[in-house]
Amino acid sequence: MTSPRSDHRKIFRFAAVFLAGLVLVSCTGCAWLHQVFSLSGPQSTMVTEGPVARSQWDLFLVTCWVTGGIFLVVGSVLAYAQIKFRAKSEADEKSPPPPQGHGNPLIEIGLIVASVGLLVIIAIPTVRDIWYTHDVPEAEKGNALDVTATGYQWWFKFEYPNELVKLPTGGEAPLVTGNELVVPAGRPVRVQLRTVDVIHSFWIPKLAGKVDMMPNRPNFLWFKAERPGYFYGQCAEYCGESHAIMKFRVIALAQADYDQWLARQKQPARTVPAPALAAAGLPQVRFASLKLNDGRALAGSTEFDANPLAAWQKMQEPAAGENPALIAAGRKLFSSKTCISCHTTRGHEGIGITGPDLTHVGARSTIAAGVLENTPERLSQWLHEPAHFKPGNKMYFGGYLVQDPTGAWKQNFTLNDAEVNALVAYLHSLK
Ligand code: HEC
Ligand SMILES: [Cu+2]
Repeated sequence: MTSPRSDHRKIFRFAAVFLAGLVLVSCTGCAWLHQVFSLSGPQSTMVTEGPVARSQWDLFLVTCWVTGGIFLVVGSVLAYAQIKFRAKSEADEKSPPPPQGHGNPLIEIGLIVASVGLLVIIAIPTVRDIWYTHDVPEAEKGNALDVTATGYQWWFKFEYPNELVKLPTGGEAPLVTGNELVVPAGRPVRVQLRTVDVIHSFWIPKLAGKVDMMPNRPNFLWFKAERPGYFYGQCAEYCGESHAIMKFRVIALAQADYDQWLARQKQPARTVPAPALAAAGLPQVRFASLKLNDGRALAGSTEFDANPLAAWQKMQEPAAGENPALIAAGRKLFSSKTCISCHTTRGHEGIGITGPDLTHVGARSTIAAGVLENTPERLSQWLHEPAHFKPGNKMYFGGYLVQDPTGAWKQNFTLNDAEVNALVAYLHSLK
């Protein structure tokens, strides 16, 4: 037989088990939680590495404590009422319910005052942090680096408006990089956020975020990496098929290393002097094909991420055993296969702007917007089958395939194994 009272008893038992579970979980400690839910992973907001992310984390904690306190008070009153007024015997169960009271002005006013007080406790740091995260603090403004980040489906362009490079045509333009934002550690970075298509959102969990990249409206955020490091970024606003793998990296360097990186980036694309090429000289190796849903494909699944900063640094130098003939063949293919219409290789033939700037792509640690490590194997797999890794991506749909007037997709060009190998050698020579 179920009566309202035995229902109450069930609720009471459930609440007791739930609370006991909660206590158990909190007692077993943070280390366990961190491990099970990988709270300290590369995209964790709980291990902060800069003042902006820290202010956001602190605010989260204030809110947690206040709401946790409310939960405890309300939960205790509920538990108390459940125990105190429960039916203790058969007779209790059959007796009429106790007199029902409502409308105690003292309690009602008390609750309103308490709620307002708690909201004020949350509001003060919230408002303070809104101002704090909006722009670089006055005292540090002179030391700030300006960057413009632009979202594309599904990658990021980074521009340095105050770092001008000479164009082959004679003019000057801001330095442009793709998918890897290199900044000096210890200095504030003010990021202007833009998009060329839909709404994206800029988020570097350990440093700052999230702020939307809105069409036709610049937004801003700033961050500071307190020490040199390698940080993961992620688009945080659903923006289409490959949204979940629209990533980027932030590499923070000591000022001297940053200056060195900057000087190299300002150089035009690196040219390796080419000997005459015998057609049979192109190697025919092909790496096994691989799909994104194979765990091995993703950057972050190998030794690379044991020390990504060191891996990034290694990419800055030309690899031993470069093959100049192969590189020259790759450069030719880069033109003949229409890569140049979407990608810039400043100083070489590439002048396109619909894909990431590849002038120094060989010095990046990842490709395909932070999704794949920039190894010969992965780059080769990317060029063979870009659509395997990023569904819908605009290099495959629009480059490898084009739409005829009826809207049907047809093959525009194909790449055989030898051609991919040459392109990989060329792209990796672009340090
Ligand atoms: C229709 C335009 C288009 C053509 C043609 C094109 N690409 Fe791309 N490419 C893109 C776009 C867009 C991306 C970004 C894809 C993404 O991450 O979503 C890209 C990404 C890349 C990347 C990764 C860059 C990075 O930093 O993540 C490389 C390398 C690359 N393309 C090389 C090539 C080569 C080589 C060719 C010629 C065989 C080529 N592309 C042809 C548009 C194009
Ligand atoms: Cu996006």
